[in-house]
Amino acid sequence: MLSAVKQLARNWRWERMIQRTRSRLPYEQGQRYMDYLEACRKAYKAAEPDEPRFAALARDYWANGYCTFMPARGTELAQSMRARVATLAAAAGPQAWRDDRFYGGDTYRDFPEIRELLAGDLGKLFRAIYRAHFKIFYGMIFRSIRDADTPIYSQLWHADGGPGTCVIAIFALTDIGAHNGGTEMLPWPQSVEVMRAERRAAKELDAEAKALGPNADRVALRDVKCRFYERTIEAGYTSKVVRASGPPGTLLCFSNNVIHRGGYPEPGQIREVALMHAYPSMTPTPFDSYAAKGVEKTVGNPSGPDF
Ligand SMILES: O=C(O)CCC(=O)C(=O)O
Repeated sequence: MLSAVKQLARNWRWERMIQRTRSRLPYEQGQRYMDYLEACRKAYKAAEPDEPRFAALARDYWANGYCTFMPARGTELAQSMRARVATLAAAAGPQAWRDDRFYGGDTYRDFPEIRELLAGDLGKLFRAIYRAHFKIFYGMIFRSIRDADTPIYSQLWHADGGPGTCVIAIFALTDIGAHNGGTEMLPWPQSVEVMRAERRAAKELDAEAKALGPNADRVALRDVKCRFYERTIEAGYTSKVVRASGPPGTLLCFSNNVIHRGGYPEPGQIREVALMHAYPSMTPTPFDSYAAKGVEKTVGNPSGPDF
């Protein structure tokens, strides 16, 4: 009886944490990011109202955990950016691409297309989502080709587990869709249901992980979770899965904590995208600092909301 009550209390706390922080970080850590968002919103009060189009996309984002749209000059920007990637890659030589990530130039400094997006429609969307200023934690360019027999890493269902205020933006340089591994997502309400099921299956998943032996590597352990997501989605959620698709220039913004996968194309197909991680900011976006220092990825998550 007592243990049943304790379990109910634990479930209640878990629900409160996930709904409030939109993250599975330890509660206090997750809540710090949400408190910071609130503080940014207060500091932003004087700013102009969002355009209705971006306000509607922001509502979609908070309801479903994602939204997609075509920004102004999207296709033109995507085509010119893709051509610039090719030029910079030719100049940088074989070191330009490693593990399908582009190292031949900085996503912000070397790409006027990204600067235009952030100064324009993508910036408006971030501000509408946060109802605050935004900042970029990192940006990177990557391509997806069929280089393994089965999906691996982020090609498998997963949730990143970062702060609930992190918005991932994917700007498609090629077209995106089922043929080239366009991102698939389980909307936030269903993602929470699957995470709830994962929590209930914790013992069974632990046993599966232990059965891999003491020397199992991180990838194998992660795959236990990915396989659980796969089974659960296959069993009851396939009709809820959404896939980002559209011509070059399509922009997808999604929460790092919706369950998602992407980047496993059909043989012979290729997807190239620019990806950025955005967070709320107390002050206007420090574009000058990005122009000076760039925005390349060095670590996965910030050390705190006020980076
Ligand atoms: O490549 C994609 O579409 C998904 C990227 C991803 O899984 C991630 O950024 O966590």
